[in-house]
Amino acid sequence: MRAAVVETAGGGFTVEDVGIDAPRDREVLVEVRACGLCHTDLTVATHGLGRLRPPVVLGHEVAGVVLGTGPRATEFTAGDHVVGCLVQWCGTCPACRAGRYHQCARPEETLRAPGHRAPRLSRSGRPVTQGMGLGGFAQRILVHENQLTAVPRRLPFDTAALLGCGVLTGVGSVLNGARVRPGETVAVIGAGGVGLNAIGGARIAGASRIVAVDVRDGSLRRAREFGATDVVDSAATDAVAAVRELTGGGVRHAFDVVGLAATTEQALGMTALGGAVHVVGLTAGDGADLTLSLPRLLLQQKTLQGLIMGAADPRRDIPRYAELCLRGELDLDALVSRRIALHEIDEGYAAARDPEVARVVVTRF
Ligand code: CXF
Ligand code: ZN
Repeated sequence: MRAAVVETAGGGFTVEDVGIDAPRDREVLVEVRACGLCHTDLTVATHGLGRLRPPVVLGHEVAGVVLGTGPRATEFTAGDHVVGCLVQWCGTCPACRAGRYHQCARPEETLRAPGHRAPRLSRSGRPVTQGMGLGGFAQRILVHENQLTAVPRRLPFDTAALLGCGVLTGVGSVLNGARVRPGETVAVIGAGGVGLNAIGGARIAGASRIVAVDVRDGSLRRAREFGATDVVDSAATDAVAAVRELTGGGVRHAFDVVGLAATTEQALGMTALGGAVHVVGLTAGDGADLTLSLPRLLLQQKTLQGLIMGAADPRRDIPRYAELCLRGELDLDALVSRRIALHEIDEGYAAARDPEVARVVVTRF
């Protein structure tokens, strides 16, 4: 099959012929119809991450149609429309039993063992790394059934794909992670693909004020379309002072979707007494260490938490967000700014630097 392979860190994506095995055990073979360009894949493609070594097929915001299943797979049948999710959960550890799938103790149970005699992906007999158990920048994926969720057939594939990462992270951080209550005030720092979903989640939660903070005009304009009640241009203004003034002393919840020391500090500064800061994003590189004033944390009774994948229960949350999308309460169509072919991933990531572009999605394989 054709797959976009990262051969060396920083070397970009090249379409090549990659072999894909038949489904075993609880694996499912899926024909990919759409795969979003999430920034995490670009970070991995540029810097590498843990065991995700080149040659690697990335792409984890993926939707498609089930082609076949392994002998022990019970959840899906051929023809089902599914969305993939990078959350790898075993289903039996204490965290999974408590519904905290994103904190699974044995995520490797969703993969074939390293050194397995038949890797899922290979080229000339040598294994090719499968990104996050998915590898959606390809014509097909071979994935453990726990990493898939069925979605309604009437949901278009390009919007369905976004449910698996950007939407799950943005909306889930607000609804699951922060548990924003009706009437509470919210600030979202970084109004890109995930930030816009956090804003959408805050609107659904019934937040009374939703302040979007960004350095780019185009992002702030779009933030208003997604439900921000106020916007702050942090390139031109002191964002902390502006948010405190707009909200009469600070917000109850501040979401740092950027993930730099400077933005987490801003988030701490713009929350009111007893407020909570939720770190949702991570920007690789410098500035990732935070110096925290303990007296400030204690006396101002602040909460600081990191949230991965919107504290998701994928099988509960993906169908829920799909329904919100079909009812028009989450505008995922507006998030798909550009549709590209598999060989255009480098150009797609370059285009995603434009603040007018929310998500680029591969739809031609
Ligand atoms: C990522 C964020 C950084 C940690 C791994 C998961 N989420 C989606 O791309
Ligand atoms: Zn992602």
